Amino acid sequence: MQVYLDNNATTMVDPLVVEAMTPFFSELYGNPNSLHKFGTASHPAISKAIDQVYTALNASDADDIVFTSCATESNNWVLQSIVTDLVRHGEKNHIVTTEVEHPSILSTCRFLEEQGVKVTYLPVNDQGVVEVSTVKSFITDKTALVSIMWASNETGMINPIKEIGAICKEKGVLFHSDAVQAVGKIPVDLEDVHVDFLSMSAHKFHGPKGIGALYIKNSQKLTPLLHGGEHMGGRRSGTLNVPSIVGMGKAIELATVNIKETAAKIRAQRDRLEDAILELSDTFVVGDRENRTPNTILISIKGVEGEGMLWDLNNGQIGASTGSACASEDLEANTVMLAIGADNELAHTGIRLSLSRFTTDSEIDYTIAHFKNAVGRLRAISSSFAKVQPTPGGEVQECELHHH
Ligand code: C6P
Repeated sequence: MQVYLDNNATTMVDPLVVEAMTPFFSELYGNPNSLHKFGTASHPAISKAIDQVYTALNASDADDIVFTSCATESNNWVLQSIVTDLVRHGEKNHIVTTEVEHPSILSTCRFLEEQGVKVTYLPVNDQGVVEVSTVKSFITDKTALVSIMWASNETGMINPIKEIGAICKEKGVLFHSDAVQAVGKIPVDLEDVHVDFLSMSAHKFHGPKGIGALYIKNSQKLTPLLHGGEHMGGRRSGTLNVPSIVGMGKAIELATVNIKETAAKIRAQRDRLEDAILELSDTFVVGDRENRTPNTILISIKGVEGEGMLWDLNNGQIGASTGSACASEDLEANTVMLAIGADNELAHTGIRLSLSRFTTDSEIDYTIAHFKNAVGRLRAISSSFAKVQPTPGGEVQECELHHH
């Protein structure tokens, strides 16, 4: 059996999405900006996709949706506008964000700092959640933008976006939320929650990779990141990726149509897996279940390095991760675990398991069995090594192996 439990990194494209996209590769391939019928033939499908996206978000206007190449682009666009939209922001050059955002926010903030933008990185509590009072206390009259993720890709923990949105509105500060890990997993209702900008990526909800969107409330002016032709009303240039736009529309519709029922099924499987792992000694999960996306577990197994665990799971045909996929090639400690107060050793033990609506009960059974054995195996190996002792001269002596 093969089990894919890394759905926060990316998801399988739903076969119904592939079916919807297929005609737009070799049949309806015209450039939608061309005036001939090959070009205009795709217009209804593009309009439908925009409707599918804004309906899924309960947004009020189809014009508020702009397709991008991914959430990284959407995030860069909003943040970089602080420098480019000088007219709008005037003297305001301060961004409030959190320590646990995705690198597409954190690296962009660091880049903006080099250009004179001031950035405040808010701490999170021991649940990995930002406190509303903390956000409030760091907004100043120089704050142009607050950017806080809806749900964490690493822990699945959900921030109090409604309350933060209300504060930003009250203080007249623009509010952006990276909702990559929320859209398609939990209800995102833009009638209910005030956000000015919302980023999303289709491949996180069983759509294709390389297509995302930015919701822009009331189509407010945002200087383009990509300048060029009159695509998307001149807001985002580049020939429209029609198959992927169609795929994103279909995917968001499928992911949100029965979201509560689907989430309940995934949650039940996730909780069963979590309960089983927590039966092992010295294991703990980050964040309470109720305030977490229903598919995610970030679990720490004392004494078991995350990378070792991944390797063992991979040998058992189980795909998981130690955290964000884009940070998984280095062997550094999980930064979100450090941010919530874990020590360095513990922060090396995190394993992220993320389910999807395609996860089956038998896959969960298989994973529970393999996981328990893996922890036993890895703990036995680590306890059979004596600690490496530095000599008085500072050299490291050989490890001693104890056979049991
Ligand atoms: N997180 C993960 O393993 P792109 O790559 O542009 O489609 O999405 C970027 C992105 C932005 N925000 C959040 C909250 C995300 O989770 C991601 C993607 C993956 O956690 C890959 S690093």
